[in-house]
Amino acid sequence: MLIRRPTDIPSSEITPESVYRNRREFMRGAIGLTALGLSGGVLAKPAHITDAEVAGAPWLKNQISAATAGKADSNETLTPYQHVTGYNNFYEFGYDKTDPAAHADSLTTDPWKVEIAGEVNKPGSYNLEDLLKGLTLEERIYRLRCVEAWSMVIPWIGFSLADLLKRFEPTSKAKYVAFTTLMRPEEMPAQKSRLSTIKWPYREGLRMDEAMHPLTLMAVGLYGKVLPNQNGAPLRLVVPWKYGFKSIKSIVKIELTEEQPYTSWSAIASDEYGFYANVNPQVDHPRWSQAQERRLPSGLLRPNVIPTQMFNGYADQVAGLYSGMDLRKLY
Ligand SMILES: Nc1nc2c(c(=O)[nH]1)N[C@H]1C(S)=C(S)[C@@H](COP(=O)(O)O)O[C@H]1N2
Ligand SMILES: [Mo]
Repeated sequence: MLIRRPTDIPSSEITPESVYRNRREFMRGAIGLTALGLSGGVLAKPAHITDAEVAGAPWLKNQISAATAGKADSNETLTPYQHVTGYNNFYEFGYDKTDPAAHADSLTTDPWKVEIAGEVNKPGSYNLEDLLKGLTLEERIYRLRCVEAWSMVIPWIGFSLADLLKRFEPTSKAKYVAFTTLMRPEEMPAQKSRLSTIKWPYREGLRMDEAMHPLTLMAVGLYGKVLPNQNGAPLRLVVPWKYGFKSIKSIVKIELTEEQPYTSWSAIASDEYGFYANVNPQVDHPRWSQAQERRLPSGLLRPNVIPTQMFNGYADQVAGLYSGMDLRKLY
């Protein structure tokens, strides 16, 4: 993401985004219901499956292959797997779009613990396996719109964040949810760099009503497979009506708070990246238009530029969350 230059870093150390850029139908089938402890019935399997081999814990692979197809939502062409997993923003592994795919293999994601903290009756540190126990995973096809004005259509596998949060019993003081990415410099090379613009670990947050919205997804897979590391394995947030930087990867902590939490990009350049970061074609980034986006794959001959939709096309479902708010001020 192109960011305003902090005064202590010479401009020669900062590469602008333009430079980075250069270089449903359901398949219905019976599954191993007894193995799942279920009886009878036929579940719908994810419609979009890749034959790619992805590392992951066996229990997670099993749970993902038992995912059900979600509600039919988008009939847009899916972004091919190679682009979804080869063109990424995951600054812990470098700032080039190809860095995450090249370097994220070093990340170990099993075992994985997530701390649930703050304004909940049942705080604690939980193994991912226990967090996912009993949850039925579903496939959801969402548009992902990066603030840099490119977008993809991705078939995620996951579950509603609301279903997770409810189990820990948020208190009446819980007004926001704060998320934190893993801090592990041995495996995330850019966390060692003193020149990083991000104060590690990467952090993001949502207002409670946004977090509880049924569209807000915790993803553990895509294209019918375990999440590749470069896409935020083993657990990442997906908020489809917000710019991609809200969708924080490789989450190790979820804290419910009374106050609006620290969020990495708004802390770096608050005049460019807001806390809300709702996709909005009418509010331009200070240095580029947000009216359009490049739908990947996009190239010189077929740039595939399309208009950006209000709330990334989810306005009918989420506009009500922001009624009465001035979205030019609270961008
Ligand atoms: N921890 C962490 N999460 C992150 C980022 C990051 O650099 N670090 N980049 C964000 C940005 S800018 C985008 S657009 C999406 C990209 O997700 P994808 O690579 O799965 O398409 O991840 C978001 N989550
Ligand atoms: Mo992004």
